[in-house]
Amino acid sequence: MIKPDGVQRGLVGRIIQRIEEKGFKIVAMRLSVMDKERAEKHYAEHAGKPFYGDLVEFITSGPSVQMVVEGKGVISAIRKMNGATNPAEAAPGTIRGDFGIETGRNVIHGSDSPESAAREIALHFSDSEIFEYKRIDEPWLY
Ligand code: RTP
Ligand code: MG
Repeated sequence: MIKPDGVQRGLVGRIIQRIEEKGFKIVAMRLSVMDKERAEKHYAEHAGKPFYGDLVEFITSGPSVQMVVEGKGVISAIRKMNGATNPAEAAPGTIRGDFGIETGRNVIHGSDSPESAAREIALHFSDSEIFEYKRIDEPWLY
């Protein structure tokens, strides 16, 4: 997910470009303002933590881009491409390292395990919004 700061700052194209250039396939995508209920479910693992209220408020504050991205090792690869949670500590070359400064404005979210990916995909997309297709470069990627 490209968070509201990434959208407001005009980083959507550059972030999607990184995902596509790597060879990953976008199989679902939407721009929407997440409502409070959905945001609370999305970040349910952090319920009760001191930053939870601010996090939900921020994530619902404007449009974000929700995506389903497919590819070999995609979950850990995207986490690496996103960089450390605190952009001040994220390595240059990562999305957070290149585009952010504050933990509360860290531009992008990535699912952290197959289980959370499955849960988050089901929360944000119906089956009919997720597409199967071949990228033209697939025989060269794999
Ligand atoms: P995300 O879930 O957004 O991809 O980020 P993450 O896995 O790298 O970090 P996580 O621990 O899941 O935290 C979720 C989001 O909550 C905000 N946060 N604030 N101490 C703090 O103030 C604090 N810790 C986390 C960040 O926006 C983080 O991305
Ligand atoms: Mg997380």
